[in-house]
Amino acid sequence: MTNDNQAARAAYYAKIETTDMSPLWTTTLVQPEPKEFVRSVPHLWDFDGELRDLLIEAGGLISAHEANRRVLSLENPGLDKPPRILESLYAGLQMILPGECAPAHKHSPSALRFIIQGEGAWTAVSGEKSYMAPGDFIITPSMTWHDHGHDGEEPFFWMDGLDIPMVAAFGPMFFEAYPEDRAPQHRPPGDSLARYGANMAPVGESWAKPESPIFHYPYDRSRSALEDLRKNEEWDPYQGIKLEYIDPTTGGSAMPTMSTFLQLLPKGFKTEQYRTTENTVFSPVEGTGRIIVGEAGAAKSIEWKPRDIFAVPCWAPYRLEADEDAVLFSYTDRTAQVKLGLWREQRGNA
Ligand code: 1HN
Repeated sequence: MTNDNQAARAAYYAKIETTDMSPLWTTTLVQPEPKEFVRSVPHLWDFDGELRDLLIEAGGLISAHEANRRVLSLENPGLDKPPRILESLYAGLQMILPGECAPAHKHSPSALRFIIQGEGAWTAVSGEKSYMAPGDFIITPSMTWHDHGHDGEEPFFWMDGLDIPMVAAFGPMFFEAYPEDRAPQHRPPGDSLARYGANMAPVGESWAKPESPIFHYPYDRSRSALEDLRKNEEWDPYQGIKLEYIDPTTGGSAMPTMSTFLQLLPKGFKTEQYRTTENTVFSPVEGTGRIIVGEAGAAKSIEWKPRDIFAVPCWAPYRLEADEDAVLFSYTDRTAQVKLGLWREQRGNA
């Protein structure tokens, strides 16, 4: 290359800097593997050791009503603001105190709740009220009115999982507050589970929404399904026994953008190495163990226990080990990736 050419190129780059364009050949927009592209890191948030106390402290400073939602957002140390737990997923920890009101609103991001601790709190979704218990999985679909209350005695905690980063990537972000604290209730408690939760469906009623007509999946049902399946001894070497929460009208994921699972790992179980393009957030309900996560040579071991929350980025190889019988809830962006033709997994090192 002549000096002339070099000078000409430099002049060209200086000129292009002043425009709304850039030369593709000086950038690497597309990378060979997620590991060179994904910024989030594997990370754990300790509920009993830190999160719980920080939420209780917030409870002395601001009411649920004033805060609208008293939530601590979980920020992945590898990502910049706005807060995200992984590239495509938001996670927060919410606390509501006895007698409080988290006022009614709706928004375009879809939300899930996974109940961490407490007794006596309820949520109302699309006009149906439901009391929540630890281990329950609850859906708040896009643009449905929802508010929360608490008739019990002690602080009540749950994890909020939202698809905010996916909505943000496309742009259609909408939020609306209901004019009153409480949205009207027009269906009796238990209505949606009675309609669609008994392996039956109401004759003459059709359901065409993109989310499951069931919005509350109680822990006792899911947990006993896992316990019954244990008898088959059909342990998947990569995930133990793992069930997905589904929309009974389609057999697909319960929510259109996020997939949700409950899995059982028996005492002493060690999974084989696995990776998936899914961004995954785990919350153990029972048992203790560890996750060994990261590329060979740079893998780290993270100990987990009930109520912790830990995040595994896209394509990070991992293994799970259970010291006791363990039950883990997880939510991921799998169904969105599948719909977009992006999802992959790798079992073992092949
Ligand atoms: C939200 O509306 C709730 O309704 C919880 O309880 C967490 C995090 C970000 C944005 C909206 C709720 C949220 C949220």
